Amino acid sequence: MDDAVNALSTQAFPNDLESYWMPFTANRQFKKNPRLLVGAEGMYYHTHDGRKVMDGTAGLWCVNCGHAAPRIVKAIQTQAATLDYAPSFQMGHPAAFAVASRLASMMPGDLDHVFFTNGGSESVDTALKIALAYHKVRGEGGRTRLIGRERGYHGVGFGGISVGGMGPNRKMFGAMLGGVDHIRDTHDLERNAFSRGQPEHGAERADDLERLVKLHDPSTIAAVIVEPFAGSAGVLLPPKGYLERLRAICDQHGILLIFDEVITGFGRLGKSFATELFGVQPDLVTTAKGLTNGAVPMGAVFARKHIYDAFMHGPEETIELFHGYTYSAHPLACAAANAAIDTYLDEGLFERCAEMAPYWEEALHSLKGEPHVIDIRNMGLVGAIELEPIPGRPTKRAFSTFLDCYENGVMVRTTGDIIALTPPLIIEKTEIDELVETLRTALRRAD
Ligand code: PXG
Repeated sequence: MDDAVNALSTQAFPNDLESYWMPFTANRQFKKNPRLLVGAEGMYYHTHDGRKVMDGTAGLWCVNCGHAAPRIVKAIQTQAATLDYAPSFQMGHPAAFAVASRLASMMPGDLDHVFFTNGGSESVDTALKIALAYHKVRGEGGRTRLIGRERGYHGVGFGGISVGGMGPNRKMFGAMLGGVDHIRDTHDLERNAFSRGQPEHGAERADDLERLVKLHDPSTIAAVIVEPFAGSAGVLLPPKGYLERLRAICDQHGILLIFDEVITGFGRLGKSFATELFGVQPDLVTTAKGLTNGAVPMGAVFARKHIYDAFMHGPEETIELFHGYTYSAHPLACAAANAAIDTYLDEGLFERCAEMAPYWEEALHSLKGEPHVIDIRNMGLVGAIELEPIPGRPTKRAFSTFLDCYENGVMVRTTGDIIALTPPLIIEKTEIDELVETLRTALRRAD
C-alpha cells in the first residue's frame, strides 16, 4: 500500500515542489530543503526522510486529541461512505443538529446557538457579520464600528485582518474594512516577565476601550473582538482582571463582546473553553481547529440566545440571516466533530490538560537562564519562550532554534522571536521532558 502511494506521488505526477504556493511559508527557502510529513500517529509525525518527530504544537494548535485518534478516523470513513454531502441551504442532515446541540451543552451560559463555517477565518467573518446584523435588526444600525486589539490574530479574511493587529499580515492588503479601530495589546515584559499563568499587571489596559468609546461614541460601536489570550502573536496571556474589565465596559455601552476561541477552545487551557475558565461570558464565540481535531476543516460560531432570537422575527418563510457556506456543517466535518467530542469527553482530555499543567509549567520554567531567553509564559498546555532578537535580524534566532529542534526530533512553532509550544493534550511527562531538553540543547547551540 505504502509503495503504491509512493509510486503515485513520485512517478505518475510531476512533483518538483514548484507549483504549490505555500501559505505563510518562506517558499524559496523551504523548497531548497523541504520538510515533508508523510504520516502521523498519537504524539508523533513521520517525515519523508524516515524520522519520527514529536508534535510539540498539535499541528497548528488543532490536533488536541493526538493524531489519527481511532474514533475520528473511523467516523470519517463511515460518513464518507454513507452521506458524502448534503446541501446546507434549506436542507439539513442529522449529524449537523447533533453536533450543534452537543457543542451548545459544552459551552457555559446561554451561548446555545451554533453557526457552522469551514475554519477560523470564516468563523471570525461570520461573528463580525452577526454582530453588525444584530444591531441592525434591533434598530441600532448606526453601530457599525468594530474594535480589535493590537497583536491580535483573527485569521486572514478581510474581516479578520481588519480587526487583527499584526502588521505584516495587514500591510500588503490596502485599506481593509472601514470603521475599525484597535485597543492596545496586553504584553508587558517589564512588569510581567517570567509570570506563571495569568500575569499580575495590566488589567487597566482594558480601559483603553474607554478611550475609543469616547473617541467614536458608543452609539457607533457594534462589537469588540479579542482572543482570550493572543496565540499567534506569541502567547500573550490576559492580566488578572483584564477580561472581566473588558466585559464590564462593553456592558456599560451596549457593545457586543466576541471571544475568538479558535485556539483556546477544546481543552487547551484545561477547560472546554476559556470562557468557562475565566468565568467571563462573551456574546459570541468563534471556534475551529480542535472542533474536529484538525481532521476535517470546520469552524463554529456560538451565539447567545438573545442574539439568535433577535433574528427570529417576520414571516416564517423569510431567511433570517443571508449568510452561510456551501460546506457549512459538511457531513464529514460533523462526523469528525462528533467523534472528537466523544474522544475529549470519554478520555477526559480537558481534565488531563489541567492535571498536566503544573508539570508543564515547571518543565518550561526550567529554561530560565538559558541563552537569549528573556521571558517564559505558560497556561494550561500552552507555553512560550521569548528570545532576545539578534540585532538587525529579527526572527532569525527563533527560526534557527525551530530548525534545530526539528532536526532533533521535536516540532515547535515560532512567531517573531517567540517559540510557541502547544502539544496535543495526550502528552506524557517523559515527552514533556524530551521536548524541553531538545529545546534547551537547541537554545545552547543557537547564535
Ligand atoms: N482566530 C484565531 C485566534 C486563530 O488563532 C484564526 C482565527 C484563523 O483560523 P483559520 O482556520 O482560518 O486559519 C486563527 C488561526 C500559529 C498559527 O502558529 C495560528 C493560526 C493558524 C496558523 C498558525 O500561531 N491561527
